[in-house]
Amino acid sequence: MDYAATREEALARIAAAQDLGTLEGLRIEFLGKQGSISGLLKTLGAMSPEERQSVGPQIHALREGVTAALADAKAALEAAELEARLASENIDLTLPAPETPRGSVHPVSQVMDELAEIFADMGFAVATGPEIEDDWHNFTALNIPESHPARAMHDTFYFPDKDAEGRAMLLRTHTSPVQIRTMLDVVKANPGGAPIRIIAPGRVYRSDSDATHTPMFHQVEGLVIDKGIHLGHLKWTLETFLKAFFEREDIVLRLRPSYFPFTEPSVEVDVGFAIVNGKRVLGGSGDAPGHGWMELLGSGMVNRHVIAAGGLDPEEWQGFAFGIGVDRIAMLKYGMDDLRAFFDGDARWLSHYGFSANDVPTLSAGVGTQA
Ligand code: 2NL
Repeated sequence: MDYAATREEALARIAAAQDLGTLEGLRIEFLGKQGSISGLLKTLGAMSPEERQSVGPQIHALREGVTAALADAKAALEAAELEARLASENIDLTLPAPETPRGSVHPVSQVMDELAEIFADMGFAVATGPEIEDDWHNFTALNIPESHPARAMHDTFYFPDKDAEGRAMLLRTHTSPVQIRTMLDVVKANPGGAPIRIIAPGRVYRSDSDATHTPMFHQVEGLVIDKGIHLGHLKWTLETFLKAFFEREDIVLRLRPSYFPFTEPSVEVDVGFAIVNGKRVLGGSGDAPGHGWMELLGSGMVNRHVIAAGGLDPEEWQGFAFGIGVDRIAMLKYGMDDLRAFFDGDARWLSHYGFSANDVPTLSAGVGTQA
């Protein structure tokens, strides 16, 4: 067999290959498992030692020559392909970058941040606690009697099982249990008791659902425990908070007698508003002509039974507390009219009312309640 001619023909075909695909086809044809040169190598096994000695080196030389030619041709074609791509592809660095989709902060989160910021300035810490509670922390410690309608099945979401202490488990109906837990923790750490200034923001649950009630909503409660605390401290704190939150100096409060089992006395806090261009705008006395009072939150002096349930001596320690509906004051501040839209999860609503993640809440940020 004329190995030199086979070699010449193979090298010519390799040199003629115009692309990497053709080259790979040739490699398989010559050197693949079923390839022609691979076939020649297999014939060596059947030869006599003499024959193998004369033919073997020729076949091996053929294989090495073709292998080297394939590698050279491959490197040359790859280099040419890269050259062609560099010549044809170009990037226009003057084009604007594609826009990155951006999330936004939900108004409820924004308002909770604002509340934390404002109360932090008055020396309040933020306390949190479990959303699954037992009926002692949620009701009994708050002086809510066994017969109270709030405990009824139709107002409270109960779990079928009781906890290890045999207490009924439920979804907390307010954040008050967080404050009970905080009082007990403070007394545990310091048996003599200590002043407490906390707000407890979070999700709460009631079996209620219509245009103005959702089964889950957000509440912020506040609790101050110290010696000699009275209603004047309560009024100043709420007035200072409301002026900062609504960004108006002319906020006027009206305290109205009310009733809550956990406070005594209890006061409902109304805020004066004016009608401007058919819209309610907070500010001014509600008694002025064309003005009115809007109920904003509930509060009062902490009931002595609740102070005692928190492990403190009510003869020594007094306090005030308040509860605010976060969703409601968010609607008031940012002019939103449907509570249910808060929890629909509609991204279009959120892109309209949401806040930038960089919009750090401050006492002076936000749109305020302008006419
Ligand atoms: C409302 C009324 C209120 C409280 C919540 C409270 C908590 C403790 C002790 C005493 Cl630990 N009181 N919280 C007090 C008065 C009113 O919420 O209408 N909220 C929307």
